[in-house]
Order: sequence, then C-alpha cells, then structure tokens
Amino acid sequence: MSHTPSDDARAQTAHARVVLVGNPNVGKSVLFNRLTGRYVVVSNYPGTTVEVARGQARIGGITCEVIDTPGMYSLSPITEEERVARALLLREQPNVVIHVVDAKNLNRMLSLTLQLLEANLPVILLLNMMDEAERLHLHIDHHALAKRLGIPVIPASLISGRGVEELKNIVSEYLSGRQSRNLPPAD
Ligand SMILES: Nc1nc2c(ncn2[C@@H]2O[C@H](COP(=O)(O)OP(=O)(O)OP(=O)(O)O)[C@@H](O)[C@H]2O)c(=O)[nH]1
Ligand SMILES: [Mg+2]
Repeated sequence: MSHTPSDDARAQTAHARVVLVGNPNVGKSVLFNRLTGRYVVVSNYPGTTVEVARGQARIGGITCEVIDTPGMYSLSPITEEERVARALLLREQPNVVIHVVDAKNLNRMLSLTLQLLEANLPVILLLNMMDEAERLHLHIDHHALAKRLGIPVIPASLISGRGVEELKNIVSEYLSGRQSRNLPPAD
C-alpha cells in the first residue's frame, strides 16, 4: 500500500471524527472552513470523481478530523454524491454528525434528520441561514424541536459566525464522551 503525506497528516489526527451533512447549498463548506485550520486535504473518494475535504480542528481541547460531505437529499442514494455521503456516514463511524439545514426550508429537510437518527448516528441539528429566516419573519421554536427530536438543535448564521461557539461547545461534549449518543426522545 502506498503511503502519502496525507496519510501522515491523517495519522497525526486524533481518531475523533466530525462529519458534516446536509442538502446541497446549505452552508456545510462555510462551516467546514470555520472549524478547520491549516491541515485540509481534498481528495477524490476512492473509485469516484467526488471530492471530499478533510481537515483538522481543535474543539474543546480535542483534536478531531472534520469531513465535509457532498450534498445529499436522502440516505437512499440516487446520485454518486449521495452514495459517497452515505458511505462516509456509515463507514467512518463519526463521533458527531452535524446535519446542516437551511432554516427557511426546514420542513423539506427534516426527513433527512429522521433518517440519520434511524441509522443511529449521533446527530446535532444546525439551523443555518437564520439571518434570512428572520428577515422572512419565520419563527422556529428550536427548543421544542430539540425536545421532539431528542437531539441538540442550534440556530446559526454561519456566514457571520453566529451559533458557532454554541455548536463547538456541544460538539466537545460529544467528543469527550459526556454526550456520546442521542438524548432519549421526548415522550
Ligand atoms: N445568508 C446566508 N448565507 C449563507 C449562510 N451560510 C452559508 N451561506 C451561503 O450559502 C451558500 C452555500 O454555502 P456552502 O457552504 O457552499 O454550501 P454547501 O452546503 O457546502 O453546498 P454543497 O457543497 O453544494 O453541498 C454560499 O453562497 C454561502 O455564502 C448564512 O448563514 N446566511
Ligand atoms: Mg460544499
């Protein structure tokens, strides 16, 4: 097996993995850039033309690998991008899966959240684009949503950085094992 510099970079990272998922165009890559620093590797997923970016982050004192997946609508893949996103989710055994959604179109996006939960993945829901949702006077009761889903739900506007600190605090709880799985669902 060949040994490349990216293997070295990966070997130096801790084993904790944070995977970013969501529909196309919701802000996953903006989040990836906010979380990761200098050590970013972009490579084709083996056997495909789909590019996957992996970077290092230090969250709550823990070094982890952050993986930016291609946009997906469903865990049942139709496109090559969705196949890669599904494979990354199921093969990389992430400690945290951040489902990024566009808060303006929340209804259309929650079915993927439910699919991720059904797959028993440790999901955090990030309601991005709150700046635009608020401009449209959309009110989202994120506390009620968190209770219903049994997972953390964080309002954010990644473009300005809003919500990122709260997200990091919750991610660090998952990484340190204080919160390793979903909360029990509310009854
Ligand atoms: N208004 C607003 N725009 C945002 C916000 N976050 C991201 N965007 C914009 O949304 C667009 C898509 O962001 P990306 O990070 O490329 O989205 P993505 O989810 O990586 O998209 P794919 O890689 O195609 O799946 C960009 O033009 C961002 O500038 C936000 O909080 N508010
Ligand atoms: Mg992207």
